[in-house]
Amino acid sequence: MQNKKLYTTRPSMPSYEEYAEQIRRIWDTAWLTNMGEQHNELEKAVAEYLGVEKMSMFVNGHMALEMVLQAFRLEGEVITTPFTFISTTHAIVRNGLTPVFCDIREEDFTIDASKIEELITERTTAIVPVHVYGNVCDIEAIERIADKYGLKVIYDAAHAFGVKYGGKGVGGFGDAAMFSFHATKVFNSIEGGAVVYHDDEVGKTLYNLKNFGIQSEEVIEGVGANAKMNEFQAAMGLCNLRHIDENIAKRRKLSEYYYELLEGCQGIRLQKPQPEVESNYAYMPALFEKSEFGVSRDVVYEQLREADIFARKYFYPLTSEAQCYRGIYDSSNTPVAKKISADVLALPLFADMTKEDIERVCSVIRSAGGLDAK
Ligand code: T4K
Repeated sequence: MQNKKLYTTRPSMPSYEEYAEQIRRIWDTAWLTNMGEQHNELEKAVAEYLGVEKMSMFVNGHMALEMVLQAFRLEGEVITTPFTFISTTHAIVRNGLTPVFCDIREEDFTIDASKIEELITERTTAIVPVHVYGNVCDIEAIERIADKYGLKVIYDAAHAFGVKYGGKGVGGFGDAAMFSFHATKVFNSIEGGAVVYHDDEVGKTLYNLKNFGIQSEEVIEGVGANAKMNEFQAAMGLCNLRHIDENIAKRRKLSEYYYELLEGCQGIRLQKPQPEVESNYAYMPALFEKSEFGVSRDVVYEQLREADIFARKYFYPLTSEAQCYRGIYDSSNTPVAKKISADVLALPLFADMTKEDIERVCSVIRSAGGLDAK
């Protein structure tokens, strides 16, 4: 019998009927895009869900990040981490800024704030930390440094939809935060993204950037591009938002089952829950330490593939090692990130997975490391 293919993630989707009902209004109004009624409804509903006041939605997370960096009119160097999706680094570079890579913390893979100050120069204007896998950065330490040196803090919160720190939505921290609503995320609008901001001037600039600078029919206030979310995306978002808590609860249960089956296995390290953090269970990263586990991450990856399980090496290579940046940045300056990137595998995790799926994944992993024989 053929195995069911298991991917690292699967989009959460409403029923076909629920989406069909939601998009019926688009036929009634013949309004497909350009800040339509579903767009506006979703923007309001998501801001409320995230517990933030000011939010601007975009066609995708990457454009949201590029445009918020642009909105702050940054120059020079930006301190960030290489342990992230390539989008973070590209957004910095495409704004004409120089990324300066800071190492990450072993325990949660976020930027190591104790190493930021030594990277600050006269050219530094901002910090772009990443709440990677939905893990919350050391927000207080980052804020202290930013205040001391007069730097902007723009969080890449692509993975952190619904995550709370100290009871507060993570979007509320820093000068701005970007969320991704991509199909592969905890919350999706097919593609989509948003920027949470605090300063109305930034909000106005973001609007101009995503809508050609158009303020009204005859007033073109700024030089902008097109990065608007359309009504079909917004309709998917409105449907998915109805089920978000239920989906996060399912992810939580599934994550706990992974812990039950893998925690304490020799050579496998799972991330620890963070204090004061309400997680969204976005990813299930596991580290495979070859000297203890017996085989490398790459061997586990291959054996899973042979069993039709498509785990992903998020995030390998480091963005600083991507082919397009090779020879420009030196990844030996971020040894922790380099090591984690070599050992990590994002195991399948999505709301509609079953416990049997997890048992299948863990059984291949155990057999790869010869755990049952040990
Ligand atoms: N910052 C960070 C830290 C990010 O992680 C991301 C995106 C961004 C910024 C930018 O946000 P967006 O502009 O994307 O909104 C995927 C996602 O496309 C990307 O959104 C995400 N991060 C990244 C971590 O993962 P790929 O290139 O790995 O995607 P792909 O096509 O290989 O899909 C991964 C798996 O998901 C597949 O094996 C199967 C499953 N899948 C995928 C799609 C698209 C489905 O089951 N259905 C689908 O429709 O980047």
